[in-house]
Amino acid sequence: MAFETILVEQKGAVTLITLNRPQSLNALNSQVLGELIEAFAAFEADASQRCAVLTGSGEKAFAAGADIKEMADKPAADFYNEDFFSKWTSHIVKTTRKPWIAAVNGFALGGGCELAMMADFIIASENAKFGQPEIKLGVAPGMGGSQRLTRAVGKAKSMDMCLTGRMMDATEAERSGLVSRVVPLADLLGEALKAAETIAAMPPMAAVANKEMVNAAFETTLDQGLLFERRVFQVLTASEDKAEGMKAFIEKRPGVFKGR
Ligand code: CO8
Repeated sequence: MAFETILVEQKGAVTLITLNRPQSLNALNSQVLGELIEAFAAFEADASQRCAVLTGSGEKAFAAGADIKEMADKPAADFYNEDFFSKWTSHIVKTTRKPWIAAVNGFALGGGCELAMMADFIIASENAKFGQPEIKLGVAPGMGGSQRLTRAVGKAKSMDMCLTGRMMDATEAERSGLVSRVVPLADLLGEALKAAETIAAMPPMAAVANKEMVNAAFETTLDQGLLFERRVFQVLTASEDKAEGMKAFIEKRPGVFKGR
């Protein structure tokens, strides 16, 4: 697949996707959207690939938002009629069952913050900065920011960020539950790839199940979520990988998993 705005590499069982428009701080335009959807679909379809990492090229930005230059002169009717960014908002999240990590290396603003929050978790570099500054442009988050940020950090911080447009640094983002780890910029990719390799070595069905269970916590009542968790656990006990995982533990050796 030939892409112009992203780079895709396979590193063993891990797919590394890099947003590659450093001259505009990896701003997200329609071409990036199309290419990301294709790259994630290819990752999902390739049985040899078990986890992905999404990052930005350069040291300054993961993505500084949706491309303002693309949106500036676009008539409102086009945003509405095209249902602008609807595919982006839900497609990657809903169709990517395998786990993926956002490695945020600098600014993650507007659509960039929203894209990072679509990942299963975020690892950030010490210079990372998160924000939903759309209000300053006369608009508001449009790719999930008002919903996912609020679920991640709570109403107080989400309102503060959306209404003032201020940025949150990596330390505050970790303290607030937006990111899982903060590491020096030089270690970011290594740390994210290491985490992805760890996940890639897990029993694949269990990886998908764990992801679905955690995500269910945002969609269901506690009772429904607990029932879903219990049923999925019970289904997993029928897998060959469960038999192998438990046998390997008892025999004090690493498990060899087949995804069955
Ligand atoms: N879009 C287009 N170009 C951008 C963007 C962007 N979001 N961000 C930066 N760039 C470009 C700049 O224009 C500049 O290009 P040029 O050299 O040609 O002038 C280049 O990247 C470098 O940027 P700066 O010179 O501004 O770099 P600084 O270090 O001075 O500042 C900042 C860095 C603070 C990140 C600054 O660039 C900035 O504020 N960027 C915009 C951030 C922003 O407002 N993001 C939100 C965009 S709106 C959005 O994401 C909405 C998503 C939902 C839409 C859904 C619709 C339904």
